[in-house]
Amino acid sequence: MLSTACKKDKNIDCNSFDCLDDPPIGLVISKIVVVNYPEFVDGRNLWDSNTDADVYIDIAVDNTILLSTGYIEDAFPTSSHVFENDFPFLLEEMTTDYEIDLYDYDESSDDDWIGGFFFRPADYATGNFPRVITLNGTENQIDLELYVSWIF
Ligand SMILES: [Ca+2]
Ligand SMILES: [Ca+2]
Repeated sequence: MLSTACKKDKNIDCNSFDCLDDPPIGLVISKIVVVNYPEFVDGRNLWDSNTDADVYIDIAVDNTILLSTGYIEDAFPTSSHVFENDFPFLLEEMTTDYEIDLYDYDESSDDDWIGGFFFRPADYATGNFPRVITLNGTENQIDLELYVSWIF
């Protein structure tokens, strides 16, 4: 919902989504790069017995999965891994908290959740509308880059 309060006074230097004259109506993700993820499942053991995680990405809202990518086998934790086969993907709600999660695909057991982010597009719809959005987790040790374009 748009607030009109700050539009009335143009002297206010408003730089939030609610105050944009022409706010974007959607965000297209063209690819996601996993720059970094934690090496160990528990601080000392690799995600699979003796091999690195088979990493894939889910995008979800309220635990409903909207997109699930293919996985990259034995993805080295500190190398960049590009996910673009399953994209572009449109986020249609600017003010929804999307969940972007990293998983380790496991063939014979439940996949391991590596970590993730809540991502609300409106939070980034300011300034010069970035084409690359970086998500850094200090706790989950995950660095992601979202390559995006804004729909107006
Ligand atoms: Ca595993
Ligand atoms: Ca593996």
